[in-house]
Amino acid sequence: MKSRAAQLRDLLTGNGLNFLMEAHNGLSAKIVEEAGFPGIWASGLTMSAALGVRDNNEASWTQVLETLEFMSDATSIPILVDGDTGYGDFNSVRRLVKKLEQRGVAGLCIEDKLFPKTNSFINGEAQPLAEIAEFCGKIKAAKDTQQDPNFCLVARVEALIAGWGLAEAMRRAEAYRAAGADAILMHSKKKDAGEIFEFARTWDGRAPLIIVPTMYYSTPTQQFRAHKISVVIWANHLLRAAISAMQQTAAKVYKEESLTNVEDHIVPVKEIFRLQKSEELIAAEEKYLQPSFTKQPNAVILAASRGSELGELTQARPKAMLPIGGKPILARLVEDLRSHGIRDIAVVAGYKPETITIDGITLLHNPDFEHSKDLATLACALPKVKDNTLILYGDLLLRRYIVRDLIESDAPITIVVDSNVRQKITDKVKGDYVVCNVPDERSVFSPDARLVKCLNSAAGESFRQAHGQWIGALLVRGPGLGLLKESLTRLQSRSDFPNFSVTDLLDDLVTFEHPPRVMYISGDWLDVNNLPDVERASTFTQGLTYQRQL
Ligand code: SPV
Ligand code: MG
Repeated sequence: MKSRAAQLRDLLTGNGLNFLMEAHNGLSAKIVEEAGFPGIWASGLTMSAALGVRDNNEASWTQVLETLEFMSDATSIPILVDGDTGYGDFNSVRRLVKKLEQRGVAGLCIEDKLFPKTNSFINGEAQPLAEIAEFCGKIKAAKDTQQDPNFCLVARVEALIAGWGLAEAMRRAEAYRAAGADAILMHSKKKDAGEIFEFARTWDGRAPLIIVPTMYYSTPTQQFRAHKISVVIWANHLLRAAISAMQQTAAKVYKEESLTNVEDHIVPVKEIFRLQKSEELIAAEEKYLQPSFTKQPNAVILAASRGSELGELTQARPKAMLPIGGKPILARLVEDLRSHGIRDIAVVAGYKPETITIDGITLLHNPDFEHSKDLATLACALPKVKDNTLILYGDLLLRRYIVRDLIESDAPITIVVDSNVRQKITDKVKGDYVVCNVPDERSVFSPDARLVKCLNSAAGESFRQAHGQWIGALLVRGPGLGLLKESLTRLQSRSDFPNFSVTDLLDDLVTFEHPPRVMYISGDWLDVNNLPDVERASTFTQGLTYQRQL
């Protein structure tokens, strides 16, 4: 791949006519490249205008340099920068060339006016021109400074703009060529290309000739070719196009106080992301970010049930929205999840869904919540169950380490089991009691505990054999998604599906080669099922010692 400076040199010296299109920042530079142009004109007029200042060196040269750096980074085609007069004397030019090369700018155009300059189309005749010798000194200084032999120095002649005539223009162009300029830019503000063509004929290809037909734009391009012009610069048209679009859009939105009539006429937001190469960053995050930052699971919270044991307290809201210490249980849970970087949180509502007013969550609905149990509620969130998904009951209060540790698990399915209740379990109080392959040994090196079964009192199973209680939290990872879907499909095909709880799903999952992994905890959580639970929950959320009752 040729360097950008070499590409610019080819554009100047190659046969035929080439085109540079104006850009004024990273975004417009990228648009120029995508349109297919082989090079960019970093226009002084449009860079300054885009910064909101005049084309009178009001932007400092380092501010211009900064703009160029963004343009250079956003593109791979050569940039010819409009360096005005070089921002000072020969020494300023030397430093400018050094800095431009460092930023990958392929060439510099300087004009034979005096600093601070003004735009050629503003009272051009009144503008003093530089002494030829002094300007030649700048050209030589630039050529002696450049490190890359292909870096191009373009000398711009303002004699026609200033009304000094063709002979003066010729004299200057020849002096600048002799001083080492790689190309001559002959500028004109006439409405026709007559004086430019006259110059081109006399010049006769002594050095590449660049023109800027902003004023004589109606000249057929074929005539530029016929006069052996090397490069045409379309000098300000992207900014002008942007200004029309911005003015129209701003006026319309202001007048209509609405976006409705504008939206279909502007690019979608995702076009901005495409131009910014957002995809590339997402891929890079996968590659470079610490797993714990990128691989945060999404969460599905089951919050459909009213919790009728709570009586009046849940008349107006589902129990997940019951305030504990002034804040709903669900809001606390969402806050906890967010503290672990979990952002994608879906809540499946059922009873009084309109009361679930928590910002930033996705609200789903189990319309049949009155006639089904929580597995049906989970099924309503199936599209949200992915290969790294945390599934939680909506009435859970947990110490934060529980989620922290759970989402570190790499097993296909992991469930959290509280072993602390083990001694207290009786057959009288219902709960999601489970039998595991090993009890909680509470050692640092916990064995690979697996779920054996969920106990079902209706089937006559005694809770006394339980190793603990499933708290209503599980993590699905990688192949766990396939297993979960397979189990769920199996259960969904049964007519008694509405009666199933998530524990029925867990029970089905034990039939696979690798039953769910058990992460034992010892207390530090609560679910809220009755009035005494509400009291305890308040104590719990204040960080006080509480007594979990069965
Ligand atoms: C620019 O684009 O800033 C130029 C060309 O210098 S002109 O505005 O025509 O002078
Ligand atoms: Mg300019």
